[in-house]
Formats: sequence, C-alpha cells, structure tokens
Amino acid sequence: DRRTGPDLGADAPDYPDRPVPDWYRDAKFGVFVHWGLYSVGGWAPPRRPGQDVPVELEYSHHQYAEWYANTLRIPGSPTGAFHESAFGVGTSYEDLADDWAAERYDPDGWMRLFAACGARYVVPTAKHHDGFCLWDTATTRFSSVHRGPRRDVVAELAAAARSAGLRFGLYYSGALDWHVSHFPPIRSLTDLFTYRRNDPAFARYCFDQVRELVERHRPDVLWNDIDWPDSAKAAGPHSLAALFGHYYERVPEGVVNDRWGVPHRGFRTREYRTETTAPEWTWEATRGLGASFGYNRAEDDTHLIDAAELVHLLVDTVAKNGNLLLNISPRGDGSLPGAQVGRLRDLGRWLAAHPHAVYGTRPWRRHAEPAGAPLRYTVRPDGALNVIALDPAHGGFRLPADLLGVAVRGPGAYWGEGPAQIDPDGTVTVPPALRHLPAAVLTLPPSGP
Ligand code: FUL
Repeated sequence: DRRTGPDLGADAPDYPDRPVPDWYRDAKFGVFVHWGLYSVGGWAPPRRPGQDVPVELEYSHHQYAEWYANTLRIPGSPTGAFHESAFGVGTSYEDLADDWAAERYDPDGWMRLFAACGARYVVPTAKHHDGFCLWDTATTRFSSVHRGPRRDVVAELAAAARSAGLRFGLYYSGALDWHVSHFPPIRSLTDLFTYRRNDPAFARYCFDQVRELVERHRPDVLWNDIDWPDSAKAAGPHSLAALFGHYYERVPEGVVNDRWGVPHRGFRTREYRTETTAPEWTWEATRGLGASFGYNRAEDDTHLIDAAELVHLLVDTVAKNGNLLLNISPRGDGSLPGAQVGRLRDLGRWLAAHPHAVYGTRPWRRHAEPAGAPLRYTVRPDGALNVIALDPAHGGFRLPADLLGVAVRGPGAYWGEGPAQIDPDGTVTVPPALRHLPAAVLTLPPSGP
C-alpha cells in the first residue's frame, strides 16, 4: 500500500526532513548558468522588464530561450521562423550539436568572475529539458563528450568552481527530457506536467544519470526541475528516496530544492517572483539578468534588470530569509554577454563594499517597514542590526520607534565609513558620499548582553 505521487503525505517515512545546511543559509548569492545546445539557437522573442504576453501566447512566444526546442515545434511560433532563417529548413534542433564548437569557453574565467562578483556558489545545467547531457555519461551518446564541444563540461566546471573557492551545484531536468519523449509540443501549464515520461525505464535512466553526477562531483546542491518520474516516487532500489539517501551519504552537507514532486525539500524556489514577507523556511529567488535563462541574442542592455534594482532584489531577498540565484547566459561559443557581465560586476562592487550586510546574516523580526522610508533589515552573526536604506539619494530617513532606544543608547551606530549621525527623534542623515549608492548600510551594534 505504497503511496505515490501527489498522494504522499508530508510525514512520508521515505522522505525524512533535513535541516538546510548553514553554508547554504550563509551564502546568500549564487550564480545559475544555463548553457547548452539551446545556447547555439540562442533566441526567443525579447521582452523588456514588466512586459508580458497574453497567457495563450506564453508557450508559442516563450520568453525562455532554453525552451527553443519546444517553442520551434509550435506551428507559427516566431522561434520556428527564426530557426529556419538562421539555420535553414533542413536543420533540426539536434543538428545544432554539430555547430557547437564552444571555442571561447573558459571555465576558469567564468568562475573567477563569479567569485570576484561575490557569488558563493554556482549551479550550471547538467541536463536541461532538451536532454543533452553536458558530462561524460554512460547512459547516452547525446552528450557534450560525443557531440558539440567534445568535452566533459560538468567536470571542467566543477574543477574550476572549486578552485575559485565556490560551492558547486547542478541543475537537472528530472521528468522532462525531449530527446527521449514523443509528445506533442508543450503549449500550456497542463501540458507541462502531462507530457513527461513516468515509466520505470525512464526513471532508471534519470536515477543513473544523477548517480553518475553525485559519484563524480559530489554536488553541494541538487537543483531538480519539473518533478521526477512518478514510477520512482515509491520506495525501491532505484527510487527517488534511494537517490536522496545515496546523495546525503556522499554529500552530508548537500542540499536539494523543492521541485521533485515528493514531500522532501531543502529550500523552496521562486522564479521571477519573491516572497511578500520573511517566511520561516529557507528559499531561493531565481531569475535571469534579462527575461530568459538561456542566451537570447535578441536581448541587449535595455532588456536587463537595472543595476540598482538588482542590488535591491538581493537585499530584499536576504531580508526575507532567501538566497538569490542569479542566472547568466553564456553564448554558444562560451563567451559571456558583456551587458550581463556589467550587471554582475555592478552587483559585485556593492557587495564587496557591504559584505556584512549580506553574508552570514539572518532576518530580523520584520524584513521592512510597512510605511515610510524603504528600509530592509538583516542581523549579523554577532547580533548587530543592519538597517539598509534602498533610497540613499533621498538624503535621510526616520528610524522606526522600536529602534530609537537601541540607536540612541547603544554603543554607537555607524556607516561602513564611520560613525552615524542620529537625532534624538530618530532622524538619520545619509552622508553625502553614500548617496549615490544603490543602497546604504547603517549598522546598530548589539546593545548589550
Ligand atoms: C524552469 C525551466 O523550465 C526554465 O527553463 C529554467 O530552467 C528555470 C530555472 O526553471 O522551470
């Protein structure tokens, strides 16, 4: 009487709870890398921030370029038209593997850049929905070792990440693999969860693939996507529970996300969305720098999140008990789009000047103020409170009543660069030198035992 799929209760014995490891809660900022065969296609209808399409066009005009293989199969899609004009009528998606030389791919350069911009972990795609494997797998010849770059991309990225001092995670598309499926193209959210393989042979394929990755690379994060084949959700030697057991045995400090379709999760994920307040659970905000995860050649600087907004997104997420997993989209040749690198560097510059506002912090009793100045709060390991002003150009703000006593009687509030000026009524003046920043950090030291 094994329960399967959606019927599994939260107390399912096969899926015991595990605390989210401290390293992950302390890291706050990671870089997601969507790089694969879809980067060779490298196109989706571009969207500017805030621009939406009607829901009935979401799949035929999919904003994610890594969905290229699905989108081009939808009759009349702009991606189909792009593909034929760029690669010719006789070229299939899978033929793109022969065009993928990755001649400018520099794993050490990527990882040094991410580390220099303040990332503490990196999560590249090992296999996305197209089914193309980026490692030397015994399960299929549809991989970067036999086709395209003819390199074990995952192995190179793992080595480069760790030598740059980054934790290394892997993204894996669990129940969607278009290379071994024969469904019509996905055109709705219902299709998304219907057109996925659930049979035991496919479940075994996935089990073996992830086990290879775990054995070889001991990924610190297993970031699964779109569920797991249903037939492997009940107990058994190649079940998901067995896979988790194996993973945690090999990687005791490992953590998983929440997209397995079973009642076991590490952190929750929010995609192009945020929590409204600080939940008790650990979560991760993810998004591309533009509207896509995979490289979209139609995007330029005007399609990317604004640099100040990016700092605000990180600060807001951290104040709400989350991490930010920010995606970068390498081109097919392995080079990184300059506009995306520019945004990463902007964020990195702010982070380098304000590390204690972010890393290792925990949420305070509230993440923000309901009214008044846009402030965010984080608590340092020693108990000091960071009051992060998101509009320093305004020149000042008023501390909320419950912080007045702490600020005025405490050992002295400070900005990174020196003591802060706080009036008896709680008015704080932002030093002119800090007003050009996307966010300024006032710290109130712990007020005593
Ligand atoms: C989604 C996928 O469908 C997207 O392509 C992307 O990988 C994102 C992070 O997760 O669910």
